[in-house]
Amino acid sequence: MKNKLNIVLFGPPGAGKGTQSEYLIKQFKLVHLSTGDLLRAEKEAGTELGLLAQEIMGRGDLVSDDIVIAMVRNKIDANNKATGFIFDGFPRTKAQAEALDQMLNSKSEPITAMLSLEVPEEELVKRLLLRGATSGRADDKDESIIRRRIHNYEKDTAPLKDYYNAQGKYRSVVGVGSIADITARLVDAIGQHA
Ligand code: B4P
Repeated sequence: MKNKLNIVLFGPPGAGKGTQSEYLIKQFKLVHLSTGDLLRAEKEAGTELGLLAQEIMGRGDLVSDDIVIAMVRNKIDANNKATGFIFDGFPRTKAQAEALDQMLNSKSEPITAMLSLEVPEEELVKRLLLRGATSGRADDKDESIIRRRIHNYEKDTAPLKDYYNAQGKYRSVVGVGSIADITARLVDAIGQHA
């Protein structure tokens, strides 16, 4: 059987992970696993976890590893027959990356590639403020919270590039330009790893 395609779509807030995931899941018939979407769904449903996450996300901080890892485990287990996954916004810490490797390696379905969208900070802030004006996402409305999310990304998440580079799976992709051009760059990078 052909190997599953498991892609980590990586990058700072506003880099285009959610946007590009929509195209890639169609093209490669993958399951979209966005931890941000899963947390927002919990919030909408008014669960205890959702209420806790709402406060943390509203501050621009990361939700605890235990919560996020458990959510991801459930989603992977519920999609056993999938052709593969796009992990969007996960992992965001070393503990999350190690947990994901453990989950996938135990099924002999390891990560295929980690594609990192690179976008300058001022462009990120511009995009997120624009989305905040229309989306109703509280964490996109306040510039200081947006900058805190970017700061947290640089501190806790960006070091994962080294983690995946050590496995020969890291690829940097220019995340500025038209959405279609960026999709083409990602498809090309996936082709080189699949
Ligand atoms: P996420 O939902 O992952 O949100 P995000 O980082 O802002 O990225 P998103 O994917 O939504 O935006 P995109 O770049 O596509 O996380 C939200 C919060 O949830 C986190 O802050 C954290 O609190 C929590 N959380 C989530 N996962 C977690 C984890 N693993 N561990 C702990 N906590 C976690 O798009 C942004 C905007 O740019 C859009 O409006 C889009 O239209 C625009 N855009 C995209 N591409 C463009 C282009 N090429 N040109 C111009 N604009 C573009």
